[in-house]
Amino acid sequence: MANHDELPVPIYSSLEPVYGEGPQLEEAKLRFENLKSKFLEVFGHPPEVFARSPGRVNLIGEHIDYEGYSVLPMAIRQDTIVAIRKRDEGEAEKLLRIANVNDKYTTCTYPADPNQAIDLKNHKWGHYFICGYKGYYEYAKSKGVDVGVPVGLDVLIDGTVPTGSGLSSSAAFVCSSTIAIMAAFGVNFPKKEIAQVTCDCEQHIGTQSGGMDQAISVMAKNGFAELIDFNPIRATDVKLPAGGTFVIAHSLAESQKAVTAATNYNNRVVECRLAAIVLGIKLGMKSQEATAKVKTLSDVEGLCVKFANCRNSNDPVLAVKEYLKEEPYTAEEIEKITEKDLASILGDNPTSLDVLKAAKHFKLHQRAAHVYSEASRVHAFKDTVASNLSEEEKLKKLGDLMNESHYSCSFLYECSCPELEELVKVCRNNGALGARLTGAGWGGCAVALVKESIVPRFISNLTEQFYKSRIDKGVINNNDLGLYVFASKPSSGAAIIKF
Ligand code: NG1
Ligand code: MG
Repeated sequence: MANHDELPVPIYSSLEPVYGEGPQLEEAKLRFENLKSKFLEVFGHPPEVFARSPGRVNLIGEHIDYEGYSVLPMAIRQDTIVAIRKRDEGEAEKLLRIANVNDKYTTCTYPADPNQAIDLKNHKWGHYFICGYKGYYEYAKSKGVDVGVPVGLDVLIDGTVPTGSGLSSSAAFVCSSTIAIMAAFGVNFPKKEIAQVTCDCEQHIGTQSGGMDQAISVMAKNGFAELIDFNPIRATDVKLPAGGTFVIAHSLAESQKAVTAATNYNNRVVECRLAAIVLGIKLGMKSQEATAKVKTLSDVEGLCVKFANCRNSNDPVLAVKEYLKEEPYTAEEIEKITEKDLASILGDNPTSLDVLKAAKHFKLHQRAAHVYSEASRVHAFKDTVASNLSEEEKLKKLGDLMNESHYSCSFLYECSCPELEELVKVCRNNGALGARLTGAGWGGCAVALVKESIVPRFISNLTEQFYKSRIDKGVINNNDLGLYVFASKPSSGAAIIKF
């Protein structure tokens, strides 16, 4: 039987298969009613079709997807819904009009041109839709679909994934947009292919992101976390042990990844690439070959493991310890090893050149040590879930792995922030078996593994010890607390809805 990731995005004529029953369904019905009436009000006609795609929480495997390593996220119930209508070919005005149910986001208008460049210097929320738009055309053409002449699109968005939280509001938006565009044009593809397309096209926003967020958003299955492999993308169901619940808690520090990419996210991508090239050379590759071919730490893992094997281990971190010094490298030091200037090594991506301009030095040892050790923690996590240990022992082991992951993110990858550190500590002090930052970091959310029986008390203690002072200071409103701290079950992935 085909793995579920090989099936196309499901098309439903009602909301139950996506939103289940009870209050969640009622809430969803209201959202869809609101979308329909607002669409009519803004555009003067009803939408043709809807697509939705969820946010996600990453349980373990942080900052390793872009290095080619497997990660283990689950979808959350918060999602983005896109209502769409294709305009007639004959219409003179060929525009993409993108409106939002939230007044905070004013309507964006773009030409209906799949080859348009996205203006990265002038960040607009609608850019994420354009990522999906470009992605659809690039992909459809590669599949031989007759795309015809571009037509105008009317689009209305309703997103409930909090932005800048590490819960992947961006991927929920890009994936739902891409799928809505496909649905408007009457085509559908296997989920694993759409996962790849959306992962590639979100890079138009200027972050050199990996594919985790889009993969889980498109391929998630209700009730399961997924082990996501890359090259090629694949999703394997992971049934989490009963008795444990993942609680998501916002640090209330907003991470503006698309804006700070040159010093944060893309900086780390570049550091990993340089670490991989230097390791490759130290382990015997010709510098010309390493600078031309090595892109990620997974490309040189084989060499690292071979080195470790000589020392009766298979841990690639041994090679990192031996060959990459702990002190940060200057650009000149790296260039001496690579025999090539960094701008020409990294010139294939203009956003890497922004990183070079902004960087004072490069922490190759720390970044590589994080990536290799985090990759092995993902496998330990998956193996623990599948093991014969008792539920109790499993939960404890999973919590330990999450704590180790946080330590590595915080000290080796330096993608935490004071608010996240405080929050993770509060989680652990209140009985979390493990707690860690989730998503890119530098703000956003933490995820804690908590015994199901103590969840209500855990949340009320977090409220008392972390949120209360912030409510008093007016950072958030007491009534909104449920948006910032909540328990989460693994939810379903993307869907097309046609009433
Ligand atoms: P967030 O910040 O949650 O969107 C980002 C990347 C992921 C992954 C994580 C870190 C994007 C779209 N996503 O997630 O691919 O690298 O950081 O593990 O940039
Ligand atoms: Mg994102």
